Amino acid sequence: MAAAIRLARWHQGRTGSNPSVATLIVREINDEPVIVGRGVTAVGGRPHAEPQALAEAGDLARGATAYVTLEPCAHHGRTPPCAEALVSAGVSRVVAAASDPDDRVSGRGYQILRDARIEVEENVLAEEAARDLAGYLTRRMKNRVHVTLKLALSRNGKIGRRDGGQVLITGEVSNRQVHALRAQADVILIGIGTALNDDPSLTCRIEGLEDRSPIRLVLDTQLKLPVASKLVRTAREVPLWIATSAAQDHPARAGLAAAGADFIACETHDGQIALPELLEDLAARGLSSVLVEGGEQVAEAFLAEGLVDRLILLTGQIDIEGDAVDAPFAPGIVPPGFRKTSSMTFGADHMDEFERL
Ligand code: AOF
Ligand code: ZN
Repeated sequence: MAAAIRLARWHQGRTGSNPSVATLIVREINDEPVIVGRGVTAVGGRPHAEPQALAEAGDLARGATAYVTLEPCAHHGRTPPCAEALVSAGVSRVVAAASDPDDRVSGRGYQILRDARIEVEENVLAEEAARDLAGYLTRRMKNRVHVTLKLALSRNGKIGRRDGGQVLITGEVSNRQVHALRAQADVILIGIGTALNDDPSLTCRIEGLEDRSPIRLVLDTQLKLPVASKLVRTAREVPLWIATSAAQDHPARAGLAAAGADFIACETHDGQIALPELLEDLAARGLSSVLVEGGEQVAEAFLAEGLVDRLILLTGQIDIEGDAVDAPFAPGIVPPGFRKTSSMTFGADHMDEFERL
């Protein structure tokens, strides 16, 4: 199952509204377990993992064990049900990690298998699989997108300087890691403050992953984003969405639209974009995961509303002196309400990952 979970990661972020899941078909050959078929949900979301793995296994699937990272589907969607494909191929045992909350599946996949006298073992490495499927599972169960908040902290616990301009807190290796995180998200979100301060482009610039730049979303109630900003200037290459409460006839709209930006009409609470409603709106558009990259006010708003599902703290080796912005947490502590799930070192920087309790 661990190998199946790793295989599923190949297409994470590239399967549209479908989750990326994997299937391994394993059988004993000369008393050794051998993988005779492998499948991962195709880029775009179809075909599903199971038929691909079964096709590779051919006749060897008869009597074999199938390892699936998600309960096989039971519905006639754009492809026939995977549970039926496993039955027809004659597998004798199915080992599954996560169950599928999709109304059309939700237990029915397992039932089809058991009705055909296939032995089914559920919840194997379920927590690990669910971590990778977090975007999909959150959208299905909470009707909103999954939120990862990324913050870079200086050694003395600051996240930036008040007098403006971007401060490089972490080194080259961590920065590449951030680009890899971007490649797995459907949306990168920042506030207008960061957009004006840093003028970021928020694209994914890892060689080979350039086409994996997610939608860039700016929270901008008043449409202050300049047409000359890097975000707007690249809006024709990588989608740029502006979440705003500005009126339809706001004078800045035409210029931004002409440059290729799209708008999401938002409600406001106390003058700020209403975040829960925005996250629901994004899920309704088939998106599953958002990476929040700043700044201070946006990070605090997401944390205060309990909307951060995963927290990534990168801690660098520099100190930010002068008029600096305090991080919401001191470096080195587990933030309240979270538990640590991993810790890595990139050169001189540390990356700690937490999930909500
Ligand atoms: C599987 N194997 O590889 C994946 C599954 O629109 P459709 O017909 O492609 O169905 C989408 C649903 O299929 C999705 O909501 C989820 O329940 C399931 N995904 N199922 O058996 C797969 N990716
Ligand atoms: Zn399926």
